[in-house]
This record gives sequence, structure tokens and C-alpha cells, in this order.
Amino acid sequence: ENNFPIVISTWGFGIPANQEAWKTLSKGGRAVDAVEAGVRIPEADMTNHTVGRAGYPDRDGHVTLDACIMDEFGNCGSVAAIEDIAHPISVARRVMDKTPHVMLVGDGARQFAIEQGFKAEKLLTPESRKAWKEWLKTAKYSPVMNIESKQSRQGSKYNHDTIGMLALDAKGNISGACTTSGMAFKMHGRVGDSPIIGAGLYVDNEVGGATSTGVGEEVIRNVGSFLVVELMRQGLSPEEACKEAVQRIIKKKPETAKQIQVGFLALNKKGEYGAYAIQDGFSFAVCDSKKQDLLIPGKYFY
Ligand code: SD4
Repeated sequence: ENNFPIVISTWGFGIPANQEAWKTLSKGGRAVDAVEAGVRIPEADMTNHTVGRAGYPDRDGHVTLDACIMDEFGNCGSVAAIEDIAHPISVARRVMDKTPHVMLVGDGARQFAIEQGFKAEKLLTPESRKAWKEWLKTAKYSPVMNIESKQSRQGSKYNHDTIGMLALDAKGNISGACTTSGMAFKMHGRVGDSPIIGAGLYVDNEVGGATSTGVGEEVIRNVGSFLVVELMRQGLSPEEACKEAVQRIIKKKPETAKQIQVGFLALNKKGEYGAYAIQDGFSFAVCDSKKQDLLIPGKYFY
């Protein structure tokens, strides 16, 4: 039996984001409009330092944002390492709708956004600046990937949580969106999995969709979200597919995997969902006609 409309997204901040998406879904709107509207909520949230405005900067003090969106026709748009624009998801949507391209990066993405009427503004808040200055005291410009993800498991301020959202609308069409400020204090120019179609997000209207959160490098290496969707195509449930994708990461780099977090979230065309992560601590939010604010802990290996 089908369960849609439905919207699911990564982490606790997915609850208010889902509720925003639900406004579109419950009126019979398109999933792609719902996911764009939904993820704009954490993008605008000043208390959230991992998505959009107020995101932690890179190690040089630049806030650089990554986002992508994909619809039921396989249309997609993406921006990577964009600066000064508070809603990268909506720029990604414009790339999809208004250009012959899929992905714009850095200055070109910023320039396109401004041409499209987006406001350029400084996204580094005094609080984020302080956290960065604090980090600089000890960081000595060494990579922080592993340390950071351990802290993220403990709920540290250095977490690097992305919102990935998947929705089926009343017609049963699927779309997804993914947006993040990426890894806190990353190298300038570093791009994670989140804006990469197939890595941080993938949807296929014949099968379902998947999205990811955690250390993007490992997700890119395994083309994670595409893998999850292909596994569902072969008959795996959303949870089984996410588990297998996580296992793939662990198998390839067992020692690295113990130190990092990666979580996958998936939704199939019937409206069944599931998730799996390397470590404890991952959770996802579900919103459908029965319940609007469900938060489910992700299953995990370690
Ligand atoms: C990245 N995947 O930039 C993102 C960060 C993230 O939970 O999802 N953190 O690698």
C-alpha cells in the first residue's frame, strides 16, 4: 500500500523543515517545490552552524555553501562553494530551471545568483567568527576531518550536519534537496558530497531517492546516494540499501570508517523509508498524513 504524500529528512532540524515542505505537499503541490521550501528553513536558521546562513567558515574564514536539487524528470541543479548567498538551494533550483547546465561553482555561482536577483550579503556571523578564531588557536592548519566527526557524534559545536530531504507528492512523484555549509574549517575550495548528484543526493522516479550526511569524501568515493537507489532498484528495502552502502564504505576503509560518521537516508516509490549510519547518533525526521513530527534514530554499525 502506498504512503504519500510524505517527506523525510536528515537530523532533528528536519522536523521544522519537513513541516514547511508539508504545506506544499498537503495542497497537492509538486515534491520539488516542497523540498526547496523545506530546506530553506535550516538555511535561514541563525542557530544552525552547518547549513546556510551562520554556517561555520572554512579555515580561511570564508563561509562557502554547497547545495543541489533533483526532480522527478531527472532534472537537476547544483551549486558548490558559493559565497555570500543565504539560500544556495534556491540558486541550485535556478541553475536547474534557467540554465543548460547542472552545476555552477564558486564565483560563477555567486555571479549567477546575483544576476538572478539574489542578495549578496556576508554570511559569517560574529558567533561563527568567534568559533573559527577559537579553532585557529589549535588547528595549525591541519586537516580536522576525523577529530571533527568524533566531536559531532558527541554533539559538539564542530558538527557538520547536512539537511538532505526527500519527498513524494500526492501524485507519487519524487524529488530531493540537499544543502550544507560542509565541513567546518575545511580547506578553502573544498567541496563535499552534498552538491554532487549521485553522491549527496539522487532520485529516480522509477525507484525512489536517497541522500547522505557525514564525511562527504567517503560518500563521493562510493557514489553513495546513487548506489542506494540502484540497490533499491534491485529489490532491497530502503533500510537494507542504506545498510549495504554504509557497509561498502566500511569495507573499503575499515580503519577510517571507525573514526567517522556517514549516514544514508532513503525513500522508495511506495513511501517506505529507512536509514543506516556508520555510528550511533544519526536520526531522521518523517512527516506524512499520520504524523508531522516524527524523529527516528538511524540504525548503525558501531
Ligand atoms: C560534507 N556531507 O560537506 C557534508 C557534511 C555533512 O553532516 O553532511 N555533515 O561533507
